[in-house]
Amino acid sequence: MAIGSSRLFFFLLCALAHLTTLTVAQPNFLYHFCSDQLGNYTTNSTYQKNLNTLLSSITSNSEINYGFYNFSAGQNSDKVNAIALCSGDVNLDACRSCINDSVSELKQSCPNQKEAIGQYDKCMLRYSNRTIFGVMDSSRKFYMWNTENVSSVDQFNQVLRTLLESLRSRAASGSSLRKFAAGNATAPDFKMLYALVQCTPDLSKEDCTDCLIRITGLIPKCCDRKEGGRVFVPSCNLRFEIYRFYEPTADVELTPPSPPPLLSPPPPPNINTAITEVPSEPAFFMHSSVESDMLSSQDHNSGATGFSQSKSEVEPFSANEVSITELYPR
Ligand SMILES: *[C@@H]1O[C@H](CO)[C@@H](O)[C@H](O)[C@H]1NC(C)=O
Ligand SMILES: *[C@@H]1O[C@H](CO)[C@@H](O)[C@H](O)[C@H]1NC(C)=O
Ligand SMILES: *[C@@H]1O[C@H](CO)[C@@H](O)[C@H](O)[C@H]1NC(C)=O
Ligand SMILES: *[C@@H]1O[C@H](CO)[C@@H](O)[C@H](O)[C@H]1NC(C)=O
Ligand SMILES: *[C@@H]1O[C@H](CO)[C@@H](O)[C@H](O)[C@H]1NC(C)=O
Ligand SMILES: *[C@@H]1O[C@H](CO)[C@@H](O)[C@H](O)[C@H]1NC(C)=O
Ligand SMILES: CC(=O)N[C@H]1CO[C@H](CO)[C@@H](O)[C@@H]1O
Repeated sequence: MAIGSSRLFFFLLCALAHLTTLTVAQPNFLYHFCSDQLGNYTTNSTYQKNLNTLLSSITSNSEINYGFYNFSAGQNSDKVNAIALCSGDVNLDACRSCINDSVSELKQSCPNQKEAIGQYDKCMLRYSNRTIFGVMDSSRKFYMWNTENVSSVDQFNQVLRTLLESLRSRAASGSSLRKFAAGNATAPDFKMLYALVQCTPDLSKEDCTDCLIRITGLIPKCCDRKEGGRVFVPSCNLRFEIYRFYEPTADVELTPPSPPPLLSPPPPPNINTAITEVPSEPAFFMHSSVESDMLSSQDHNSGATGFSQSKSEVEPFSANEVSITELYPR
């Protein structure tokens, strides 16, 4: 089993090595993808200069305080558009430093591609010569999952579904500066389930809803029966865990649109946004993959099980991550 999976993984890696850029993640830099579709720019080209100007205008910006940057630079065929988005739970300093890091990592990782995307634990950066503002993009998918299994699967899934639905409607009705929601719900076996969802806030409410529905529908592909998982596409992302992984301030600005005072206790599952506990990270790996349609059936079975869990005490979840890149929109 372990050997079969390793072989399969090796095969997947080889199959994609010539098509995509493959990443073994550095701490927190979860993955990057350099698109070949829109071609390359050359050294000292106007495009490169515009890109550099653009990226430094993002990292040097001191006005934006809501974690979302949609900037462009240049004209006509040399125009570059960029989006940077911080997870809704990080503070301003952490956001800026995450984006700063992702700019240098992504420049290094994708030295000459016109279009690229990089995902950090707490922020995302993408740029392209295409129009990307206000356009829902769920083409590139990146998954991570917790290797621990759920025992009461049906109940767990029910709680997860309900929690994600509630968060989705809250996030989607957010403003053009912030479409983010986090919360918790009581899961089976005395556990608490925590989740967050986020769209780039330039999306319309409808597109955000659509994007989150799509990625929720992808959970079975990565995270079926798992105690935690993450799905990222360029326009939205979600995460769930049975420990609190987001900052306690996450929900401060996020009271539901019209909160009627509850006279009786809310029906189960309990979806709650008052956060008091200190997060605790369990010592196991998360595995990750970016998948391709070509390989999706294999990917589903492989589940990255070729990696041993026994190394998990040492590091939380970076050494073990492998990315495979999804090339075609679904
Ligand atoms: C773009 O550059 C990469 C190397 O960075 C190369 O592998 C690829 O073939 C180039 N694509 C085109 C269309 O020139
Ligand atoms: C790019 O510009 C720099 C400074 O103007 C120059 O030193 C370098 O040789 C140029 N590189 C190419 C590939 O043209
Ligand atoms: C931004 O990144 C550069 C390296 O590219 C580093 O020298 C600088 O200290 C970083 N600044 C912040 C605020 O993280
Ligand atoms: C982006 O660049 C590619 C390759 O140079 C080009 O074919 C395409 O038309 C450009 N797109 C836009 C919107 O300029
Ligand atoms: C989870 O379940 C899968 C499939 O049933 C099994 O291969 C794997 O070892 C289990 N993982 C853990 C951490 O128990
Ligand atoms: C950038 O985002 C802000 C906030 O969502 C929005 O008001 C603005 O129209 C966007 N700009 C572009 C060029 O899309
Ligand atoms: C961190 C945490 O546990 N937050 C809340 C989750 O929901 C329960 C009730 O269901 C609250 O008591 C917690 O404060």
